[in-house]
Amino acid sequence: MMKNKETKVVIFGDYDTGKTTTLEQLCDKITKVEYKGTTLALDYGNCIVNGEKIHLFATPGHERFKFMLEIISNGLDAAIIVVDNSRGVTLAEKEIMAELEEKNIPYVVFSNKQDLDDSELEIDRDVDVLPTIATEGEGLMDGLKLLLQKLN
Ligand SMILES: Nc1nc2c(ncn2[C@@H]2O[C@H](COP(=O)(O)OP(=O)(O)OP(=O)(O)O)[C@@H](O)[C@H]2O)c(=O)[nH]1
Ligand SMILES: [Mg+2]
Repeated sequence: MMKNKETKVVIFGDYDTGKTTTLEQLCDKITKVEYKGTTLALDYGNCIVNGEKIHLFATPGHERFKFMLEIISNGLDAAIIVVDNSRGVTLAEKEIMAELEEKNIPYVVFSNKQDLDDSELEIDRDVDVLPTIATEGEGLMDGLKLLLQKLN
């Protein structure tokens, strides 16, 4: 269905970690399905990186919308886990990372909200962790580029 050279990246993470903000900063125009700032179904946007079209989807973080994760994950090429660095890695995020590893899907972790807490993220897996401040756009494009390198 999708043309060659188009890549699907899905952004996961617990509620309120900064997934929607990350997508807003990476793409010019995004489509959101949300209520009072909480993502209900998904966010979608796209951008061009090194001449390649990247389709980005952000998932809802709240437990009650968990059923959406599987739907949005259909056919994904790579993933970003946005963690709130002031909260640390949550159980839900660990579960997502384990699932991605099981399916051999490349992913990176954005340790977001560095402006609130810039301590080193505790994480018990071998994965690239990029410090980000989504509200200021800091570290996001570099992180996406690093992720895309893992696909080539
Ligand atoms: N201080 C600070 N606040 C941030 C940062 N990134 C996001 N936020 C704030 O965190 C709140 C949640 O951001 P969202 O991007 O909506 O988070 P989300 O992960 O999409 O939330 P859900 O869709 O409900 O799971 C908002 O008030 C953002 O402005 C950051 O880097 N630093
Ligand atoms: Mg959201």
